[in-house]
Amino acid sequence: MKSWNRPQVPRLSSLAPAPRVFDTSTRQLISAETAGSATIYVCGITPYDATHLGHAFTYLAFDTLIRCWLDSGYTVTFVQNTTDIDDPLLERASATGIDWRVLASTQTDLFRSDMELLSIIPPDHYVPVTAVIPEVAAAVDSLLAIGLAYEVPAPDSIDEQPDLYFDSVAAAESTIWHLGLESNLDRPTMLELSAQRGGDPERFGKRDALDPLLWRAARSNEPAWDTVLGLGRPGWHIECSVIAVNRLGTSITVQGGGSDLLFPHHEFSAAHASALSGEPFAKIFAHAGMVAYQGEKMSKSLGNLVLVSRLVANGADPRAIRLALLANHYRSNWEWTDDALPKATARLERWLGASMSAGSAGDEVGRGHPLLGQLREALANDLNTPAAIALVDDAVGSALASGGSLTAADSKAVWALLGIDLTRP
Ligand code: 5CA
Ligand code: ZN
Repeated sequence: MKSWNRPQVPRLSSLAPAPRVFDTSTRQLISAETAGSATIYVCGITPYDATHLGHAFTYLAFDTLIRCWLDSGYTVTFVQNTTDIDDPLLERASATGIDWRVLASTQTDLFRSDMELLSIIPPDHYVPVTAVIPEVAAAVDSLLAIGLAYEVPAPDSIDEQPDLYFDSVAAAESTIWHLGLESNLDRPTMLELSAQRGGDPERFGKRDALDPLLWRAARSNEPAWDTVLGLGRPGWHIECSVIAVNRLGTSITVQGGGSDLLFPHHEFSAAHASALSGEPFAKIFAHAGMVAYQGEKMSKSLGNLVLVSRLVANGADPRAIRLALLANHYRSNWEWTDDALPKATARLERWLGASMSAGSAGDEVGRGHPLLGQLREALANDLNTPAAIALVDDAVGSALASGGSLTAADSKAVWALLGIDLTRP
């Protein structure tokens, strides 16, 4: 599926070190270096409502990582899904009387335009789940064949076909994955999160309460596809495992998403992928913090949303939105306040004021120019964008104090690494 237009990312002339990124599984910083090209899978949206600043924050975290990789000379292959068939989407569609396909496609369009406004580097493969149903069914069929999937009776399915679940106890015994490998959580917490985030620990007939759904047999009034498994639709976690592994191969460099996906979604996506391939799913399991608004996590289900599209429609410069988000470290949980945008707009204006008169000394980038080196060091240290912004503030401050301006080299470094283009008004 079409993603969105790629922003211009200037090439800087020497190479940065590979960034170190916090891995949730081992709870330490790991160098995101790889032998070949870097591979990254970032979970996409469930397109039932417009992009809010929480989504944007998560996608910006991984955009920053990709910019660091490009600056280190890596080629990057980036895959993202859209969960264009799932319970929340169907519920919203039926509550609003909009066909679920129309809802998904209009919200995906809005997401694309928001990502483009924010200069987020697009995925190389942007994959809606509805486009890969046979691939997912084949993977579930393989899990059945190796004894890691089992049937749970579903008397309400239209042809009395069973639903299929992942046997997490058997997988922990026979594969390289074990429960908690990625999330490091205790069982009571897992049970609680499973109930809150799309799981069904109470469902009768499961071998273990935490076992996740792999395949849902068709119900009346629900979309279903005819596959090797019969009529039905995929469970949530398997879609991401299959989309990632079939396009990026096994042992990808980074699996990414917001921290609300850690359990059960990422834990079980990794479990399914490892069960299918025999390899670890990812070298680094990376998670962005949650953005709150008015005291609670910004979320479609709560409705406390600040939408990128609305801010822009009200006259915000998308570069200022980007700066307002980047002012927070990607792993922190923080709250959006209504003064964040005016502050970032003032900062952007200051930066622009200090750079617009810059000469054409672009070639000096990479020859030990201090700001570039400092920005690289800050970002290589777990994508420390607040530190990077403080460095630009300092450079702008000294330029203005001496009646000068940022050099063209400085502006180019800010553009490539922070995605803020200071070369236009
Ligand atoms: N489609 C699934 C993933 S396969 C999904 O979680 N979609 S989503 O639309 O709910 O979220 C998309 C991404 O935005 C996820 O990575 C999620 O962790 C992140 N996200 C959602 N709300 C916030 C928030 N308030 N702050 C930061 N990130 C958020
Ligand atoms: Zn996902």
